[in-house]
Amino acid sequence: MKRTDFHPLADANRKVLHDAGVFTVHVVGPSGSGKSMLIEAALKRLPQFHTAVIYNTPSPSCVDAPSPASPSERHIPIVGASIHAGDVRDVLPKLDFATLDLLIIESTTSTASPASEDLGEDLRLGVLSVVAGDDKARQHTQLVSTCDALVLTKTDLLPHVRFDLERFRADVRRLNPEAELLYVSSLREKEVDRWVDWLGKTAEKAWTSRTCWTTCQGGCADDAPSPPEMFVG
Ligand SMILES: Nc1nc2c(ncn2[C@@H]2O[C@H](COP(=O)(O)OP(=O)(O)O)[C@@H](O)[C@H]2O)c(=O)[nH]1
Ligand SMILES: [Mg+2]
Repeated sequence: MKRTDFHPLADANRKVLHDAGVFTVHVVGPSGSGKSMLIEAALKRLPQFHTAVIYNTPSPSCVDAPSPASPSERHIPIVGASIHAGDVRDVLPKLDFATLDLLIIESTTSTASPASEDLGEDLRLGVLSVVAGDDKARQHTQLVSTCDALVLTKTDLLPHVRFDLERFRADVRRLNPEAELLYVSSLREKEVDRWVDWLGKTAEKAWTSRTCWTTCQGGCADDAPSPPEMFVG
């Protein structure tokens, strides 16, 4: 990660999670951008990973959560408009680290809370949808500039909305030249497969490099090529 917004509480979370061998993904974007559907696909298609999900919900009765494909005790709601590093610290004791590989934190950005705070994740995945318009990258500058990868969702709707893909792509590249850009329709099997495959490989690569770091103290070369953009299929 090349971010500069590291937070002491988030660093403490990261250490707890690393010590437990957990890979943590922070999925962040506006409400309705398709975060839960991306997460649901990962839960269903990566059964080999023991996964827990932390998500924010405006009220205890609101069920704006990914469908639990894993036991419901692995779905932890945090009531509030957004999630902060202290919230994650407070719920970490609820997780059974002995049986956990992957932690996904779904958090919502809003105009009231536009920041994408460091929560202690390994990977920050920004999510924007084509329905919201091709100007959204330049409106969510902090989200775009701090993410490791950005998913543009609902690509099946491209023929029906005014969305200049090149304009969006240029904005993303200007704000964050290194972020990986993924184009996904959660309604298209092939694109969902590619997204889940990418997530699984990214987690596995992180676990391998952690093992490598432990055994060779970082002396080995990171010669993995940058992954390509994944274009609309
Ligand atoms: N057409 C289309 N609809 C989608 C897609 N992904 C999500 N949706 C719909 O968009 C709405 C919001 O999705 P959700 O995953 O709950 O968004 P979240 O609020 O970001 O978690 C739901 O009605 C989904 O069915 C997609 O790729 N294509
Ligand atoms: Mg959701």
